[in-house]
Amino acid sequence: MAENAKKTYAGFVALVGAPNAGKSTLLNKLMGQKISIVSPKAQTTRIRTLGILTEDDTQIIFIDTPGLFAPKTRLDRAMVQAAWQSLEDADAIVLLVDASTRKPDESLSILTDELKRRKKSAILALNKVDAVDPTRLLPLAQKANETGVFSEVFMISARTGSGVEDLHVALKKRIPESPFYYDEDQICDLPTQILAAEMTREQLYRQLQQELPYAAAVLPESLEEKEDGSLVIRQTIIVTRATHRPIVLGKGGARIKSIGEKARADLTRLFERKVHLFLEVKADEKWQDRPAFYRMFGLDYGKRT
Ligand SMILES: Nc1nc2c(ncn2[C@@H]2O[C@H](COP(=O)(O)OP(=O)(O)OP(=O)(O)O)[C@@H](O)[C@H]2O)c(=O)[nH]1
Ligand SMILES: [Mg+2]
Repeated sequence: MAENAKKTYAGFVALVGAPNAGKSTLLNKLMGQKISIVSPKAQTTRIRTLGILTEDDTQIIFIDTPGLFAPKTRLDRAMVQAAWQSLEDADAIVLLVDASTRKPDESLSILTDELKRRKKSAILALNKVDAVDPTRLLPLAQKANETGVFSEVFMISARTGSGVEDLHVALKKRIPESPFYYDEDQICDLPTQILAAEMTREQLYRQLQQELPYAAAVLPESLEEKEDGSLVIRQTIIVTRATHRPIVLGKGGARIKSIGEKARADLTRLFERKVHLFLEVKADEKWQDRPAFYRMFGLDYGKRT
């Protein structure tokens, strides 16, 4: 029997980079569907999210991570820690750099030094080439090559998909022979309710101004399947201040309605069925200090206060 068994390949690819580099956008592009949330605000991803792509004999497990930055708060520390940790489990590392920023070389050199310190080699993906003057890319790629940290350099647009297939092919080559880690039809490792709560959190990032989304969380309350196959999902949006509550609700409830509508549309696509979404807004000054919250989202609460 064993001799006839088909060879399979499976492994982990970590997507790392500064906040806003486009890691989650790239994950969704590689997966061909949205499983990780994306917004123009930095530090959108809080939880390490696995995207599981099984094609024929190969299973690539992409690890989307929170952005790497200098942490200030407890939540920041837990996020950055989770991101660095993901490198330890990876068969390949993709360092994503937003080439469209004013000084992409600064972000590149900080992260390159850190990879060196950790004795890791990576593939560099210069992202957002759709928004960059191409003459700026070559010097950046050259500089990266000189560091000796990168085995390959790709120029991609996670948004348009340009260059993403080449990157995918290169990654596939690095996946070792191994049994599959996940069921062939599983696409994500987040519990369904948390994945659903993330879709709502994306709307907080997209629809609320400035700092408010950073001080907010979305807690899953329940998810039930009705007899007709539709899903009833209840979630609570937690804000840190009572004064934030009316902002999230909006005039006559208009904002919360819009948040709910957009999240529901995503959930309908994700679960491929009718979804009823009920949102409540509560204030809890201390949610960022509650260990239970970190446990629920798989983050390390840490010791330092
Ligand atoms: N023009 C352009 N924008 C992009 C591209 N990739 C991502 N973006 C945009 O960049 C912003 C950040 O994208 P995300 O995918 O959320 O970035 P991230 O690296 O996951 O960010 P964090 O989770 O905050 O660390 C979003 O507004 C994306 O639409 C790209 O290739 N071109
Ligand atoms: Mg992200």
